Amino acid sequence: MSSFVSVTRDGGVAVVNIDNPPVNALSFHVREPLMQALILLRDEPSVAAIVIACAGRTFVAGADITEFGKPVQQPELRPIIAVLEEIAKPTVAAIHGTALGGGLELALGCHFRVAEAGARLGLPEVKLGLPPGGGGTVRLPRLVGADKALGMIVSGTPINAAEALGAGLVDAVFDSDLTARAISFARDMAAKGGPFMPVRDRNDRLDPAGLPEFDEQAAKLAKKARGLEAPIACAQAVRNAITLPFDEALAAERKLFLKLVAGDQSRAQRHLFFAEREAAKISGKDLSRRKVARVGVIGAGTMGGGIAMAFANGGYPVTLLETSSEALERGLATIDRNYAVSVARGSLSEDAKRQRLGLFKGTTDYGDLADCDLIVEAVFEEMAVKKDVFGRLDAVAKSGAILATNTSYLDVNEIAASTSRPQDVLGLHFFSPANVMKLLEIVRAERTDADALATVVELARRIGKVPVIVGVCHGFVGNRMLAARGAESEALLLEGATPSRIDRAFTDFGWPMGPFQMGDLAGLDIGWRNRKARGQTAVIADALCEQGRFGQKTGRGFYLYENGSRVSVPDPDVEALIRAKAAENGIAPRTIGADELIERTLYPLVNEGAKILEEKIAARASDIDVVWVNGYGFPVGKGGPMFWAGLEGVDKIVARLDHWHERTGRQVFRASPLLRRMAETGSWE
Ligand code: T1G
Repeated sequence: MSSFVSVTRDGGVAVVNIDNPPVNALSFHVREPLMQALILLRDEPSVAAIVIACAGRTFVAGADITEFGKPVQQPELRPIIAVLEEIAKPTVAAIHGTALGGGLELALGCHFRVAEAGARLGLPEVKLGLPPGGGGTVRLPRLVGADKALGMIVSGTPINAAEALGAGLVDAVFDSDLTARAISFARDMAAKGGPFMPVRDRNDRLDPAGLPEFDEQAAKLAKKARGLEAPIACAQAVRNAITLPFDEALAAERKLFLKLVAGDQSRAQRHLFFAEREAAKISGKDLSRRKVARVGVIGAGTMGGGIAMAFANGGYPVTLLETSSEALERGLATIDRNYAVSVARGSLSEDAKRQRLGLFKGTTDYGDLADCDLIVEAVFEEMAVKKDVFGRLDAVAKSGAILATNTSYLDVNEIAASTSRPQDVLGLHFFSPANVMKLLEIVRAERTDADALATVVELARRIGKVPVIVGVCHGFVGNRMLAARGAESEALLLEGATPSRIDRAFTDFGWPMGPFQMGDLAGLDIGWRNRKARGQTAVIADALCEQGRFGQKTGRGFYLYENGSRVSVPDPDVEALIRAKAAENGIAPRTIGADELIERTLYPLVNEGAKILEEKIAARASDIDVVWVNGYGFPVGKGGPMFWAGLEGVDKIVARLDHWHERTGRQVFRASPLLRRMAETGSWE
């Protein structure tokens, strides 16, 4: 055998052990010995049954994604599954951890699947811009039915062992001793005697009469695809399982897979898969982690409450501090209400709600933060207020506690310098709603200790956040680039583009919403307050705010929101206001095409990203992509602004920036030296 695949015997049961850390991916160096082992065991008379198990923390978590885009090395997964299905003896997959993608497909090649209670099973290929490529779209429906399979494959969301048992995906669930229990399960099956039907031959769960409902479900899912090809391909592949003979459906799946794996969207989504993991890496040898048993949060408002929930959702006890008992009660009541909404929606059980609320301790006394290992402040966005809070924390927090500010813009170095322990100070920039949004910008100040950073990066992943380490500047990475993306918005309005025209160019690009819809959602008053604090103006947005049009929260902003609806309706009054302001500025309206709208918003976005790299505010271009996909809805099929720049053509971006810079003279179009270098070298380094 090999060090990656070994075979042990337990009486007549042969156990094939896969050991390919960290996640038992089906790399070539696993597939080859695995194929050899199965052929040997298939033909060996003394073997009455076969169990496939994995060492380490998980069953096979899929094909080796690093192999995609490279020449395929035989055997691929499909021939291995074909050998499995030739085996007349009972074959059993023993699943712990996660059986995902090719891992679940391998398990579907077995007659039986048994799982440990905490296991999760799924086909998440759609998140990589792919349909399953190892027969998952044709075998899964044969076990769980087409409708269930469609939901699992188009969402890519795994199910737990209990749900898998109920759906018919696994045949038994064990609380412990998985391999031993799998062996005795296999022995029992052998004793019962065959024939054992391979999944490919099971057709009882496929019901062509159910096609109309299936098509209806598939059409609804297609609406959410927002230009992504993989969800559509997944639905088509599952539909083929119902309408085509097995081998034809398998061939059709392969064709869809090969088309998408070579496409830009899958390349973009695979880029993001690795980018997210790279962003969580900190250079430095053997960094220690500080112990975090209890988290303190200062401020129980929208952000503070959301942050407190994010930690409680991750199982951390939280001490929530407010300045008064009334404010504290209000904050705790909001948190209770938020959990109640999740329970009503069915996404949280009553027990889980009780358990999470039990993690909260409210106080108005800073002394009660003394036992916290991490304290996050989410108080008013003003330097004086932040410094006062950090001064108090400096006096009460225990030695080694990490002191974090949730500021969106302010200078974290200045905040750190106001304490006696700058090495323990960093920024944790959550995005609202903090208990929902994945992105967490971790702001590394000049004197932040590496182990403090490593601690919060690990903590962030544990509470389900996507951490990106950023440096100190106004707006860090995300908000600084957001300002660049919006710098031309008013000019475009004054020159003749309406809010809905610009927003539509964005949604056609793949954004969930455009900048004006987003402004109305977040509240125009936030930007208004920031502009006033910095002595800046925005002709249109200021005029709307002066009329009290703050967006959805006031029923009117750039758009109208009738009777509390969240649907943005264009408002003739706003368009009249824009025309009037344009006339005051002597600007004659003209029709502006989508290309120009994209050039004057997204090219400055990329350019600002290049400046951020030059200033080392972000360590990698891929970190910037992670920020924008997880914090601002940049379309995953385009991989983030910096990856997309490569698809768009950096030389074209530079040429158009030069054009607009020459025409307008505005700084936002001055191409950064790194962007010019990237246009020549193809590298952001
Ligand atoms: N291939 C290669 N490397 C992988 C990998 C994979 N499938 N999965 C994880 N890694 C690396 C990852 O980059 C990281 O590396 C390390 O393992 C730990 O991962 C034919 C075509 C299993 C839930 O999409 O969801 O099968 O940074 O940090 O948080 O139809 O990894 O340490 O160098 O994520 O504990 C389908 C992807 C593939 C599952 C564990 N499978 N993986 O999470 O660890 S396509 C997937 C995950 C396919 C077939 C198709 C997660 C995890 P490094 P990690 P984790």
